[in-house]
Amino acid sequence: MFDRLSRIVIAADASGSFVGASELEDIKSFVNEGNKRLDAVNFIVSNANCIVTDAVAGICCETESLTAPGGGVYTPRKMAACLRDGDIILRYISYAVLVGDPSVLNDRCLNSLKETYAALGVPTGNAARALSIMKAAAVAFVNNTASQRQMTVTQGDCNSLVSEVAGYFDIVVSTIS
Ligand SMILES: CCC1=C(C)/C(=C/C2=NC(=C\c3[nH]c(/C=C4\NC(=O)[C@H](C)[C@H]4CC)c(C)c3CCC(=O)O)/C(CCC(=O)O)=C2C)NC1=O
Repeated sequence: MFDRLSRIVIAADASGSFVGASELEDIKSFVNEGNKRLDAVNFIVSNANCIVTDAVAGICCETESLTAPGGGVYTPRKMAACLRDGDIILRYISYAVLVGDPSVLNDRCLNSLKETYAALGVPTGNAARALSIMKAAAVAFVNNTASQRQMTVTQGDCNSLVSEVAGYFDIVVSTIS
């Protein structure tokens, strides 16, 4: 498991070089933007329930066969597993946002998930759709544009943070697809 800083050190060590000026610039911006990053993590985790349940409800409305006999979330056990998976994935995404690096998400959450879903017959197209709804919600929270749940926060440019967060959802979708 890496974070933005350890990844820079490991890359420098692998090439036997000092940490250079451009890496130090990268670290400087990581540190300077730290408060924004912590706010983003807070906005995501404090709305986690809403983000996950809304996405799972969304796929159930869009695809009625999911809740019909034989469907991906037919039976309370499967519905609970689906909600739990949304929760787990969002939790690992929040860790990745915190440390500025996706390795924790890749190593501890996504490793073999595609094979698990295939073995259990979890419909990955619907799972990918749920993740895209979660992504839209998370982006709205990080941008602080979720109309019903605005936070009082200093205004600033969060574009790079937003694309980083969106990128973590894209990693999950491409891993399971
Ligand atoms: C390390 C982190 C971690 C992950 C990522 C994880 C995922 C995970 N999801 C599972 C099942 C499942 N996942 C789903 C999810 C869904 N079904 C749908 O139709 C929807 C599209 C989708 C929700 C969005 C369902 C329904 C099951 C149960 C499938 C079954 O048992 O038939 C299972 C099989 C074991 C179990 O049921 O608990 C695992 C291991 N477990 C972990 O510990």
